[in-house]
Amino acid sequence: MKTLKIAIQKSGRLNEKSVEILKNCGLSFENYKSSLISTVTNFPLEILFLRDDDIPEYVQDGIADLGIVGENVIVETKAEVDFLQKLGFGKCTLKIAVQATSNIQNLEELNGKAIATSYPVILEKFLQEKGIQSDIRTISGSVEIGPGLGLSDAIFDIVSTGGTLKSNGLKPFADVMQSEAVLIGNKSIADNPEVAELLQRIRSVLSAKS
Ligand code: PRT
Ligand code: ZN
Repeated sequence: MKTLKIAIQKSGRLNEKSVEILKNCGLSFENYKSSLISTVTNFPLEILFLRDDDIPEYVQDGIADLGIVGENVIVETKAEVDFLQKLGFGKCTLKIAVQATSNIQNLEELNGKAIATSYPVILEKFLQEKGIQSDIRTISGSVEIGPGLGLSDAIFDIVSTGGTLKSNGLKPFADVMQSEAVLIGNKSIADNPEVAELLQRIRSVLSAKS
């Protein structure tokens, strides 16, 4: 029997809930903080702890068979994987935001404007669909400070409570994508009986919760 590998986030917003859902499926494993890999003792499964950005490609390339990651990261990395199950946590909306004092009213006004983001692929796709040409400035973090410093006219980022936007003098302008954590699988594992068993356990954990 092949030992499956599932990739989950090593640390960050999805780590705790990812570990929790696997434990609730009856899987026994040590949640090592220092190790990158943990072996499940009562199911043919190994858990790989990775940066979330790497998970879709690992699953696409078959280094991991399964993964738990935000939908936004899958779209951003353009990975070709199967969506197996939404998991109901890590919910957020990717939004374009502008300065609270801005009088930008409609999307067309973003033509020619600079938008700072760490998610250029998702933003580009959205702007293309709307026929808008903005100057997308890709930066790896702290995009919220851009408009205040005059680095960009708008930002495109993940929002959950909206507190970060507010405390940086920004307001939401347009919703682009909803996201939550999902279970993904490599394209070639669809018929694997252990995957089916794990998926069934995950679904019963989810339905017991709702
Ligand atoms: O280290 P690693 O690369 O693995 O983690 P990371 O730092 O890239 O990601 P992490 O842990 O911050 O987020 C993992 C995933 O959680 C994201 O890809 C989303 O799918 C999901 N998620 C849900 C969020 C948020 N909510 C969220 N609020 N990811 C980030 N944020 C950030 C956002 O970027 C902004 O800075 O929180 C801030 C806004 O939050 P509010 O509540 O102030 O609106
Ligand atoms: Zn990341």
